[in-house]
Amino acid sequence: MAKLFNVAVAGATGAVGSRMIACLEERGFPVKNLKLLATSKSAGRKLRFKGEEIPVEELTENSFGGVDIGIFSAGGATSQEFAPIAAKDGCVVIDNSAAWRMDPDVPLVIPEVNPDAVAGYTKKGIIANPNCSTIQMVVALAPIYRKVGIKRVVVSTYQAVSGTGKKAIDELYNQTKAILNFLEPEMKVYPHRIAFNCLPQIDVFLDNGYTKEEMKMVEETQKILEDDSIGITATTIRVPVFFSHSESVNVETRQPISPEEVRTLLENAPGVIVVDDPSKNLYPMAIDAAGRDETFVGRIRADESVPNGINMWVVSDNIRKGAATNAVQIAEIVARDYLSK
Ligand code: L14
Repeated sequence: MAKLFNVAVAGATGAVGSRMIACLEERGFPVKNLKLLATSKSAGRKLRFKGEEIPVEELTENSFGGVDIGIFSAGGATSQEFAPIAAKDGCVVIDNSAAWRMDPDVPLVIPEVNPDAVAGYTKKGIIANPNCSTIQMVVALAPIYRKVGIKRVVVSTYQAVSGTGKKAIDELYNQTKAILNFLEPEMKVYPHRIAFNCLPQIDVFLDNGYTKEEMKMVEETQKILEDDSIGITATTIRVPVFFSHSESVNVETRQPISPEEVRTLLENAPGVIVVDDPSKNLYPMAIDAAGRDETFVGRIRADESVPNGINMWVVSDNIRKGAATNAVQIAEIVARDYLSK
């Protein structure tokens, strides 16, 4: 019989954590026992898994004895502190925060792109899940990179509020409702109103004038593709959308490639669905990608301002492929290829 694993989800009550639990169930992950961990505030609440009510326990340093795989989405500070504690107890940590992504001893993995990098987990016992905007962009870029090389990428994102968590989903909802009722909208999460607006800021600003989210896209893409020579510049924008990030991606390839070749390449790429029929007004949209696990690509066309330029529009559910699904896919590789021997 196939081996079963003791799994813990840290940050179980959050927007990503609750999707991780659903994803483990939907994909039939071989769970023996599921432990749900969160802060003391949420302890005692019950969440459903495979028809069972599982009580949420407080996350402490004693949470990980006997746990084979710990999937974390409880924020960077919690991961920074508890991932090494869990790893010391022999738990393989798959971490969705930014805390460990750029650590040279921690693999940064997109299963469709660099599944073999998982092997590096033995150094620290930690595997990092990339940033949501990075994941969907690199799922679409990797097949192009491997075929013709990439010199430079210019990306602009249109990011959903759900990436910030449940409180930001409530903020967009409440502000929209307030404004449509001629009431004063309240601002709690973002520095400015998000309803009926676009904010050119995601995460905090750095000394170079970029935001942290923008630099994550640069550094994480280079790490995943193992190529620091790719030039990348990003502008990340928050838009009043609940679920799914959209991205305008401009690519300058090293060798020539036609839009038709890119379309064929991406039609055959794992995890990608091409939606690209201008004659029928068909292209990827956030409302269609929400609730799906694939990355949708369309508007594939030549950038006629440079010799080897391609433009495309890339959309994916930021809570699913951008976070929970990618983490559970990594857990599947760990369970199948490393913990079953
Ligand atoms: O995982 O949308 O690095 O506010 C941090 C910012 C996730 C998205 C990360 C957002 C991101 C989040």
